[in-house]
Amino acid sequence: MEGALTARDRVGIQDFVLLDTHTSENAFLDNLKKRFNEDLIYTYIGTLLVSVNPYKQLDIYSKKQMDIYMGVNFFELPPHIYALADNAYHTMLAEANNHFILISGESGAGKTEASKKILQYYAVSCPSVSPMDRVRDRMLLSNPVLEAFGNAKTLKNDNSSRFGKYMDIQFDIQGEAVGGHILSYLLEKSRVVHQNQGERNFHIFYQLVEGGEEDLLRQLGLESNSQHYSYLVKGQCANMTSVNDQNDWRTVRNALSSIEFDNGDIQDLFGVIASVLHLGNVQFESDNKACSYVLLSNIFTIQVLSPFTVDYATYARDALAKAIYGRAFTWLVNKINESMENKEHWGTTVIGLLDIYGFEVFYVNSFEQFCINYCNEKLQQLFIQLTLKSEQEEYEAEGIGWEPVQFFNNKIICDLVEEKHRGIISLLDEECLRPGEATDLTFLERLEEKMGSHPHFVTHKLADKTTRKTLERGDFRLLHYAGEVTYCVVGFLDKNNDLLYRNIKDVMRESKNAIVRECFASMESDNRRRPETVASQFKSSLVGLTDILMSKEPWYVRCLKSNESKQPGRFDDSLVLHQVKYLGLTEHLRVRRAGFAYRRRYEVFLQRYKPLCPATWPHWKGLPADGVEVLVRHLGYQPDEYKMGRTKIFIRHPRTLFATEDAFEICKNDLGKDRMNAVIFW
Ligand code: AD9
Ligand code: MG
Repeated sequence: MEGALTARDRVGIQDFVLLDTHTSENAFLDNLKKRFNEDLIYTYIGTLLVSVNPYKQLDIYSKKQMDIYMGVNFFELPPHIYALADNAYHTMLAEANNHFILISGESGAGKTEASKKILQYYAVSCPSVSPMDRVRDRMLLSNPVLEAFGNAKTLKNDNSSRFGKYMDIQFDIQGEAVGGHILSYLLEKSRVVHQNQGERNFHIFYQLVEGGEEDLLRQLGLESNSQHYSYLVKGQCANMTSVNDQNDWRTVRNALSSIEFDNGDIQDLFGVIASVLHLGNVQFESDNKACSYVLLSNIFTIQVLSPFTVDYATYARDALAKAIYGRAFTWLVNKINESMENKEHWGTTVIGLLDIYGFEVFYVNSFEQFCINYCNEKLQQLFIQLTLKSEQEEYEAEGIGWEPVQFFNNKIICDLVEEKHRGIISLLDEECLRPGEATDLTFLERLEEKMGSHPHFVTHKLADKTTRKTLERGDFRLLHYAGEVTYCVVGFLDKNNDLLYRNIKDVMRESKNAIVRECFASMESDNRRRPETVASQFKSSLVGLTDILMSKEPWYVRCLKSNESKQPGRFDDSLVLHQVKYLGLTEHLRVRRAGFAYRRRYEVFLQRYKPLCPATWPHWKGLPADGVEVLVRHLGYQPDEYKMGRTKIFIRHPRTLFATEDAFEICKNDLGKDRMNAVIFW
């Protein structure tokens, strides 16, 4: 017994729900730290998985590990991302419904790594009927390609996602992964033309320049040195040790060939990358306050006579580079989707994987951070809605005795940003409708006028003496759920408008490059209508995403960053504690401990498990609730293990349900599949 206690003391407890009586933040932190020090980076809160970034490779992601977790009940093995993936998968198959896995946490916490592990698990472990499993390969290969084009080094993360990604993995009724579909969200295009000190452009540029074959580079008119390209050196860290651009180039190159890209597509895609680099090196000289430029390259030909000043011409050049890259990225996602399309199977169910850019705070924060952090507020709101709010409301509605758990609801911040006519985005859009009159500073004034007394909004003018010292005149500060962020308004109007000169668009439609032609031809068919602003488009796309997620069964992975310096094995108490607090993990734990992990409508529960009791099999004649009561008593459920609500049964621990599921599997085999299928219909 003593030995067991020592081990428990040393490695902590693998499910917070079992953590004696303490649900305090410090006890929570202590348990995480113990486990982290033993390289145990995963811990459960019921079925929610907490993951702490180890910043080192652990030997826990092998095929052997995958096999161990396949089809095994959730709590029988140490916590693992594979266990969560497997549980979602088997629940999906058993209930024939759709699920999603929400992976959240701040920048660098490990979301993208987690999502890759889940996808690998499905691609490798799920049964495969077809010998040539092209779709699954393509799903896996889409990762390095999209990372090359959509990820970059930032000060927070050497491989930071600069776009949001939601991927549906489709399974047929046998459980084989048969298709995939990706939705991408707002790419940080401004990175193409500018990077802050210590950051890089998107990986693909460096991969091509540093790793591209001689012939290819010659054809594209490129030199094999990223230092020669003005768009690649703004952050002064083109070369970095944690990534190997040459190796990554080969991976991406091979992946592109294996996904349905023909040689023409690949040539054109690299042509786009090269053209952006060439554009960046175009310089302008003043000629009587106007300038003209002719850009010729063997990729495509542009000739633009520009009656603008040097500043304007530079601005137009950058706008074009961003537009080309952004649209090519969308083209790429569409192309990948075509290659993963499920063409043969019907009646599929899906598991959606959500991996977005995490909350981030830099020394200077701009429109991009505003959008990214708003997106994180929305996901936190969704988490609150699903786990803290609706769960507690449900107990009340079902008449289950319940002591409410208090939590901070960040809806107030979401409203501050997105409310119609009154939120920051609406005010920004209004300013964008006054070209020539409005500036970034008039936008700030409007905010001050309208938001003056909001508890989560501060500016220099509105702040008290102590706060004012840390605020510049052109800043506004939002008190986000995850901490304060000071945004500099410079560039907000421009980035939100994201305008491109009409004549440039016309020229692009004539490009020799098929991708460029396609990207510019398909859009803006109606030139008279004002395009939706970037922030409004983003807001609508997040509403769409929320709707998609709300229609599915949720699973959660909450990623925590262990330290700010990306050091292996270092656990910074205050940094982790801060995340535990703002992610609402202890509140979630309190609800979980007092609450019920599993609930099902009486009809549904009875329909599935009625073969397990002679009194309910094959038909129960009375009320479903009574049938369920008879059934669970027969199964030996203890009184404190379940509660009967108005319409549903509530079961406290998942392991109770797992035992019932096990009994059901045995019974299914005994009764014979055909007979069971005739009776069981979810
Ligand atoms: V961002 O919001 O996209 O900026 P993420 O996606 O949360 O961020 P990411 O998954 O990219 O972070 O992880 C950052 C780095 O941490 C990775 O590049 C790895 O070096 C490291 N990491 C994360 N998770 C693991 C892990 N399970 N094992 C080992 C890890 N290293
Ligand atoms: Mg990421």
